[in-house]
Amino acid sequence: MRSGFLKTGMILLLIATILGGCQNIENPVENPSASATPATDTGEDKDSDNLITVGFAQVGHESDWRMAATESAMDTFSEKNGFNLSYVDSDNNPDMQIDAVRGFIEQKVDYIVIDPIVTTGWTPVMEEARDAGIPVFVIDRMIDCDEDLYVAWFGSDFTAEGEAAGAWLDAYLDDKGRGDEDINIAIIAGTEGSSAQIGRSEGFDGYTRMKPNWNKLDERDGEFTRNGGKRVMNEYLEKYKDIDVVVCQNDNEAWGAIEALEDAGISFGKSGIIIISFDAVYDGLSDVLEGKINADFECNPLSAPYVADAIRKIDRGEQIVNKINYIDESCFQYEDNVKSIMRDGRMADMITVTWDILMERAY
Ligand code: GZL
Repeated sequence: MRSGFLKTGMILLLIATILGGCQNIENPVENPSASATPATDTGEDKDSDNLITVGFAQVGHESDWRMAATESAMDTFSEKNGFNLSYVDSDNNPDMQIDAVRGFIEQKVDYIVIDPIVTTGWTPVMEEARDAGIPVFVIDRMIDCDEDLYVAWFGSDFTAEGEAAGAWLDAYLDDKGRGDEDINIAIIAGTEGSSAQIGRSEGFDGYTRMKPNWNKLDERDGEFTRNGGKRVMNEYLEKYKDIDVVVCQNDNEAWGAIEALEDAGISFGKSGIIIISFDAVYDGLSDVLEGKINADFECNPLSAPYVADAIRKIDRGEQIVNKINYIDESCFQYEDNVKSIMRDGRMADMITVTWDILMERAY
């Protein structure tokens, strides 16, 4: 625990800064020089009684993406980096996650980091953290509350991810001479009410509405898990006889859907039902390389280093981060037939996966 005097001074500075409007620090998106993920190992040797205590309430352990995000947070908020981390895996249970944050408040940690399972229900505990003078950072998914209740958010533009998937599908079908064909699309969504699910659904739906020949058959919750993806895919195979595209809102759901299609002897990927996925973790891109997944839209799990960077700036009395900070992401495909797509109002290259690209992946 930091000395009371030091902590009080930090809080007064932080309140003054927030009241003066959230200042910009090197925004990881607007200032490319800062867009490289901040170093997790600063080499700062802090003695154990001067560690910055951080309470981190994680979503759970539902997917490979989540494990990569957790590993990044553990590496970042380590003792060698000057932190003392209290970690709670909320096991996809929103009530448990809010209780975990209350526990951090009782522990009087220096900072709280939340990756919220769902967007709702956060205002009371966020107000308790504010009243306790504990700054809160939000990463990855968003929460619905007054922006003044948290210092900053680092994460992905989920709506842009969904729009990118629609734009790629449009270009891909055009290239295949199927631009005017009636296309039946089944969606295996992520955890209902998570900002990742909300954004990806809204983004893809926004594109679908522009395509009168695209028919969205169904959208069901696959909980971002392999079992959920397999369960929903089997339900779709029972109910629908003519599916052209399956949109899986993360790679674990895609693996479950692929398992169901293989069990049913139905071709997919490069030679059948088009499979679209999100996250682009290593094993997801490995399936893109093999042509099992046609396109995979990255969701960067490495938000923790940006939070650590911001905490150190606050600790040094420097400007705090922008309130909303999108981290860079890429779009990947199996076949080299779509050069670029419109993503969030600007052209983004489609990256055709090769072994070399796969070997370079950080997660
Ligand atoms: C998105 C993240 C989602 C991933 C899933 O940022 O919250 O949750 O897409 C994970 O893999 O379960």
